[in-house]
Amino acid sequence: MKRKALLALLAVSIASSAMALTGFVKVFATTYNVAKTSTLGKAKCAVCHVGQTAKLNSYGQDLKHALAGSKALTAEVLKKVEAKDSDKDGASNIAEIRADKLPGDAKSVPTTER
Ligand SMILES: [Ca+2]
Repeated sequence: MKRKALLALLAVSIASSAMALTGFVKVFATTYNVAKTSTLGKAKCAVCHVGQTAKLNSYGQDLKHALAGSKALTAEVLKKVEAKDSDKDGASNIAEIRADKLPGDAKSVPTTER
């Protein structure tokens, strides 16, 4: 009986975290006016995650830190990490986002920054 309840709880938490991530992509896209056909638009979850995994890249980690335990990503939280250079490639996160580059991938750099 206890085990069933635990499994149900686990299923619910997995489902809600996947939904949260979809919401994150939407907030990011709305805040930065990301076009679906752009690099950032196509990257979706990979803007903050390593490929399609749950592992966060450097930008995702900085956002997680800025969220400070909150489950809701907002434009304000995104702004907190704009000045940072999460992937340490010499370009700030906002410079990368404006240039349609991935702020959590050091191999994705705005051409004017190098
Ligand atoms: Ca960078």
